[in-house]
Amino acid sequence: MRRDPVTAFIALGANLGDARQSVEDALQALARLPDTRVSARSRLYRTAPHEATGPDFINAVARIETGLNAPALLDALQAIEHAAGRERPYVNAPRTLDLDILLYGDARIDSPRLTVPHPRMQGRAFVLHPLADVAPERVSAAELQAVQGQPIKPIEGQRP
Ligand code: PH2
Ligand code: MG
Ligand code: MG
Repeated sequence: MRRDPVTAFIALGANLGDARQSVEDALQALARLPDTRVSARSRLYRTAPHEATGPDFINAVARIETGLNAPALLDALQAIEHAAGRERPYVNAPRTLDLDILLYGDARIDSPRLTVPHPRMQGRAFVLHPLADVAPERVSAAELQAVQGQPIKPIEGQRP
């Protein structure tokens, strides 16, 4: 039996190659996933590497409505990362594309492959600012205040 779609939030990040194009392409790829639609996308942000090395990142967050269950969604995100040339030489290495499930409905998931809500979403400006674009009710002023030292800037010249 088909279940009702679930609202999920996906963090997108890239800091290798044409990072802006990779994030745009990934947003299109999300929209092509089976039984899934992108219902909102944040602005694109340029962000300094946080507990990571390499060039600045491009970051964004997408809100999706999906009939995929969480493990199937994770498989689909990893396939998109793989198609974008993602390699994992070491933890937090520069990457062509990173797609993380931040929230999956109200689910709490603690499996070897997947932890939801994303365990490190708090304390990261590159997640909280774009998340606030698409789900202001999910990000408090105090949470934004706590990350105010972290360099992050919306890219100029985007459509509103
Ligand atoms: N992702 C990380 C670690 N650090 N820093 C920025 N600015 N943007 C990211 O997407 C990012 C990071 C782990 O996935
Ligand atoms: Mg990540
Ligand atoms: Mg990841």
